[in-house]
Amino acid sequence: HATRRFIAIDLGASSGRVALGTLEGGKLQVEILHRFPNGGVPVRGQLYWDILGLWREVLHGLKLASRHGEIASVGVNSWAVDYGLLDGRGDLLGQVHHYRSPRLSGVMERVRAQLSDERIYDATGIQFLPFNTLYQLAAEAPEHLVRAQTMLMVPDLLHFWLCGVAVTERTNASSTQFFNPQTGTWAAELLNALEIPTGILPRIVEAGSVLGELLPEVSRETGLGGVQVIMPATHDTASAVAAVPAEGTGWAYVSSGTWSLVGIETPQPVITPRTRAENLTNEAGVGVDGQGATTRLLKNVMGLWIIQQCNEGWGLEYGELYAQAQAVEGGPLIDPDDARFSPPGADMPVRVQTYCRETGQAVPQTPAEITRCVLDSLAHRTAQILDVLEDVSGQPISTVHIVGGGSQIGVLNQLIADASGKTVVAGPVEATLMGNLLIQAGASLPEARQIVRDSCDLRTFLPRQSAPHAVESR
Ligand code: ADP
Ligand code: LRH
Repeated sequence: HATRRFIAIDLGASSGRVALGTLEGGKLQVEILHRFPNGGVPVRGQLYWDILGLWREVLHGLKLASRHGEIASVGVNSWAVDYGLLDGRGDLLGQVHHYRSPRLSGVMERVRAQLSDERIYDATGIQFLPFNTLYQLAAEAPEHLVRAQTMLMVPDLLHFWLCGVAVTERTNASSTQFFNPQTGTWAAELLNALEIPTGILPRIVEAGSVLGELLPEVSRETGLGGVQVIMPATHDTASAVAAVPAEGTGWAYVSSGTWSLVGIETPQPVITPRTRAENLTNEAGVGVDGQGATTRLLKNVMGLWIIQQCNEGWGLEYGELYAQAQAVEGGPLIDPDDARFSPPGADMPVRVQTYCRETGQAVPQTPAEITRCVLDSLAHRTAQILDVLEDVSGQPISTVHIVGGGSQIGVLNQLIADASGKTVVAGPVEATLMGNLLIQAGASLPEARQIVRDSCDLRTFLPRQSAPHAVESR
């Protein structure tokens, strides 16, 4: 086997990284060359992404990569739903809004009332979340929509800056809630009904598509020459799911980071009154051996966001915080998906405490106790969703693969095993990078998963019978 090298850029809501992947002898080695923080920037009561700051970090990472010899290609993935609007000259119109920006308050409710849940869900199969791109476009300033020529999702915007090609990729297109997974095309009728111009929608391409070479100005800036830009699954969760080290059937995944995405892979979308009532999402997954797309049937859980926001104030090292949380007694539970936990804010610990007080439970006091409460609650919620997924699909789940930054949290892995009664396999931490790299390398889904299994150390957590939630949540 020849050695091949690729660069993956993974922009998460809490941090970004530029990594070099080396594929040799059926193993993928990942070296993170550059890591940088990410988060919302509050301005005049709204929340934005610092997209130019992220671009500067990307350029810096590429510069570091240029010292590593011959590189075949580069690809970008990021969190879903957010986008930039371009004018006729290709310039960014305004800022890139953060999906947690207060501008979206009440918009989803208005659009749902206008179009009806059945119409939206039947066309898209996507979970109703207040920040889906559908509602963001409905909240756009009309003068921007009039001037806009193209809407590009965040990874597509960076690809456009890297190689000048303005297209979108199917997995992230599906996160907008105006993509039809049955037809593989934009659900333009939903936008028409809201008088949003559909001429701004770019062409949809498949993960693995070659976009073209880096632009000369990017090569000059970074020292990287002769490098192709290849679409990974640009939705981070889709790249992560492509790198879940699973085999056979009977498995689920949790992509655990800022969000916790709890789901299964299905050969087709599952769009039924039941999945609508359960508010399950049918995001597009990558294809199997050119045999068409898989579906990520999953549900968003608030995830480690709550702890991230608490820790902005505490300033503790994560490994230390989670070790302390493991040592304290659990007890109170919150509903992590309660809307009060969604906005950023230094009062996040107080919100957790208030929830516990309102529901007549013991009130956690210390960072360790608050963290423990959130972890117990995430485990509990994960187990509930796994039950729903088993029920909806009729397929029993025996193993839960946890990937992403949260897979490092041993106590959470164990709590999920206990609450669900299922075997948990944790790792890899950098599943998103691995999926991104392997899609660029042209690996099929089974090949990618085999390579991940052969390249990573995984940890197994068996359910403990005596665990407090084991009986209750099954
Ligand atoms: P995202 O892609 O959404 O930005 P990540 O997948 O990078 O998120 O995961 C970030 C999370 O990983 C953090 O919120 C934290 O809870 C967890 N984490 C980070 N470092 C550690 C560590 N050393 N030990 C345990 N957990 C960690
Ligand atoms: C995870 C993620 C998730 C989306 C959310 C906006 O990073 O992409 O899949 O729902 O961000």
